[in-house]
Amino acid sequence: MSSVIPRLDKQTEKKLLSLFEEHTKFSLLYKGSLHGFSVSEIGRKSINQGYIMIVGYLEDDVIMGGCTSQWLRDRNTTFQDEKAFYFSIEKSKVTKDPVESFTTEYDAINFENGLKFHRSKKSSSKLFVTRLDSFEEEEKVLQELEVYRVEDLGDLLDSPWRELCWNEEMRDQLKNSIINYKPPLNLVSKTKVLLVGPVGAGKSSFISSVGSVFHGWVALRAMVGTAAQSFTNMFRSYNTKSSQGGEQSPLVLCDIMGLGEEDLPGVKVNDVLQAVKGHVPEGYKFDSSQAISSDTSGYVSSPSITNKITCVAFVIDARKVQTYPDDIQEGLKELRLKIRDLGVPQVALLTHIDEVCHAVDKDVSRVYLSRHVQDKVTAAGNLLGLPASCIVPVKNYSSELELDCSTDILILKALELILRYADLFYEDYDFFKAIQ
Ligand SMILES: Nc1nc2c(ncn2[C@@H]2O[C@H](COP(=O)(O)OP(=O)(O)OP(=O)(O)O)[C@@H](O)[C@H]2O)c(=O)[nH]1
Ligand SMILES: [Mg+2]
Repeated sequence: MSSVIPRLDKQTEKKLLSLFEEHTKFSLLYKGSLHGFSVSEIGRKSINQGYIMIVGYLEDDVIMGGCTSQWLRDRNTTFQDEKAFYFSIEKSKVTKDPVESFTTEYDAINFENGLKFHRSKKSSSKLFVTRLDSFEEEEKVLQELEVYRVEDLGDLLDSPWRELCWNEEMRDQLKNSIINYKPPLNLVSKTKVLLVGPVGAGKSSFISSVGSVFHGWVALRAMVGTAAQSFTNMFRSYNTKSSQGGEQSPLVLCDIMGLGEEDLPGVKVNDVLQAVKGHVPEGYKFDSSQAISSDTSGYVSSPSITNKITCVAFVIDARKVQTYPDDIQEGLKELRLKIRDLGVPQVALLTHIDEVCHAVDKDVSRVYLSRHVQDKVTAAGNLLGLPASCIVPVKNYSSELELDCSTDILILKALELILRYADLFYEDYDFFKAIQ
């Protein structure tokens, strides 16, 4: 969009910037006269772009618009947005008023009780705006309509909240330390780590991303995907190898079905605990109507230390960390306590960080400068009752074709944290064995 000349002049831009408390910048996403005056096109161009500001230009230099403080995730959506507002600029008068919610539909965008941008029977090739805060509700034709991404320049802190080197040397060093990792007990040949979390959080993607880092190319595994319910439906263990057929690390990552929410089927707390204890056979297909028990075919009745899980990594979606429904929150808390009683250390991986901060989306090495990611790590700590030092942000490979050094480093740092905590399992093994 850099070659497109916005209609917004410097003077008006200054007035609009004054509507924001934070130090802000606007980036043009859509221009009606270029992209067509269509509500669905506005939606398409605005999805996952961050906070958006709609600016409608009317006759006589009148401007009306609105701004969200949440991301648009869908073309047809409604969300409560306490910080959203609508505004008008008429002559030198600037007004700003709050709206409670924001809705995009097939043919209208609605700043509730404030303004509505919409099509009209009068003309299908134009867009109109109607003020909803006056009795007249007169629709006015727009000469131009632009949508801007509102970038908070305060997104990035002056200094990082965690220090990390982002060079290839660091990546190679981390890779070597993971491949050469040895569990502290000589008898143990494998260290099994279980990934647990809500449906779609990125458990399988993390395993797939680890594979990509070690293979040296982005290899999205078949178990990654989205579906109405958990895409992963079985228990499966994945070895970590330096390359195809190469040196193998004792680290084994185990994938299971996601925790379901509300009416959606998902893995039950009991089944996760059975997996943690090492009772679940490889390839077991989860059945939400049937709990795993000693009657389950292939049930491992006397798991050895190599069957047991040595660290549970909770996988939490940064986009949803503050909005997970009650049943997910309760399920996670119950698991935390029950896994604690088994003496299994727990850490958390915060995924989808590229989707909560644009600066990070552009460059993953900014993760520890990102105020948004820092807030989400704090929120994940509150959700799980885990100290922030046990939580690491991760960007999984999802749509990329090539590896990125900073993305690799975050994935490897997550493995390093997991292995440090797995070592604690062995230290406390005799104690917990004696009390169980
Ligand atoms: N942008 C982005 N997408 C991600 C990330 N992690 C996962 N995804 C995407 O999110 C979707 C779900 O990822 P999965 O790894 O299948 O999630 P899961 O936790 O295994 O989900 P279930 O098996 O259904 O419980 C996929 O489309 C992934 O490509 C991430 O860090 N960033
Ligand atoms: Mg999965």
